[in-house]
Amino acid sequence: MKSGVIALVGRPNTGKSTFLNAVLGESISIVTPKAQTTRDQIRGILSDERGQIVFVDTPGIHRAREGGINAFMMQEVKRALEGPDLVLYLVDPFSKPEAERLVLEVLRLSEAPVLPVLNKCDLTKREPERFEWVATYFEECRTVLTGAGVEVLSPIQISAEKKTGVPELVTGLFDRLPDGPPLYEDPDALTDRSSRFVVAEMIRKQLFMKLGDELPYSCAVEIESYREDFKPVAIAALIYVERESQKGMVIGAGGKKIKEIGTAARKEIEELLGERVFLELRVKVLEGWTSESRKMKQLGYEFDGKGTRAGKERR
Ligand SMILES: Nc1nc2c(ncn2[C@@H]2O[C@H](COP(=O)(O)OP(=O)(O)O)[C@@H](O)[C@H]2O)c(=O)[nH]1
Ligand SMILES: [Mg+2]
Repeated sequence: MKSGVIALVGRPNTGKSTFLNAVLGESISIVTPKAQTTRDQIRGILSDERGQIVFVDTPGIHRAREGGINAFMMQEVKRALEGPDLVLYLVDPFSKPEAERLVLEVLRLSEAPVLPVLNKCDLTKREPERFEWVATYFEECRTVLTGAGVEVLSPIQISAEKKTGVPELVTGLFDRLPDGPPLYEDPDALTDRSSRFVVAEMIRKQLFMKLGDELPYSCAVEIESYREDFKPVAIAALIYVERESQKGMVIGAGGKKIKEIGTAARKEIEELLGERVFLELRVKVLEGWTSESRKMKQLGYEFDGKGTRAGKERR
């Protein structure tokens, strides 16, 4: 049996979480049209007769000021590059070499081989000349990374959304991985994260879908209580914002907005859990939490190389 860990890295919005969900056939990592939705690393586990691949989804690589939530996200990317068997470097055809070079800076540190993957190839059929930069850039990528001692594999193209090339890629990945026992023994486990975490993420997804451009970046979700012994399952969650003025925006006139968010989130949670759910949402202000590490830690976004949301879940 094959066994190994594969990190998914790339700029924000390149389809890393979409790819993970496509491979697993189940939505465990949230996907939205907005950049920087994923904040923590999240592992997706693919087990079949060939063996087990653990995919590590990560936040998008971007420039981050020290100490804040964006720096936490970059820490999560760097942690994912510690020790995988292979790195999938996802590139969006509408990106630019200047933006991608930021990823090269991070990938230079990789000890594992890097496989460049052009995603969203369903969008490149028309105006192919527009995407000629990719081949040139992948050459640059090979030169730079090889120069830094990183092995680079031949680039491939996929569409994570349409699943084009995805089964073939997975077969290729199994072929490359070493023989070994599975990292996770439960053959039905899809992720290393608890259902509490995934539920909190689904609520966060709806904040991205239903709120204005900037507001979701000021939001965090904490599960206050999760009662599986109740029917329907009773979940109470707190949505944290960072300013008093944001509270009203999340709640909306007459509570309309938060109701909309709650209904959409509940439907997805019910689909995930396969049973009915009662979801209660409340909004609370944690002044300036995205830029204060003590408050971030309170919400599970912890700096120290180890403390992650998973760490918080165990406490
Ligand atoms: N057309 C197309 N859109 C995609 C594809 N993969 C992802 N997307 C879209 O790109 C956006 C960002 O995807 P997401 O998985 O959240 O990107 P991430 O930030 O890298 O995790 C979403 O709107 C996805 O639906 C693809 O193969 N084709
Ligand atoms: Mg993502």
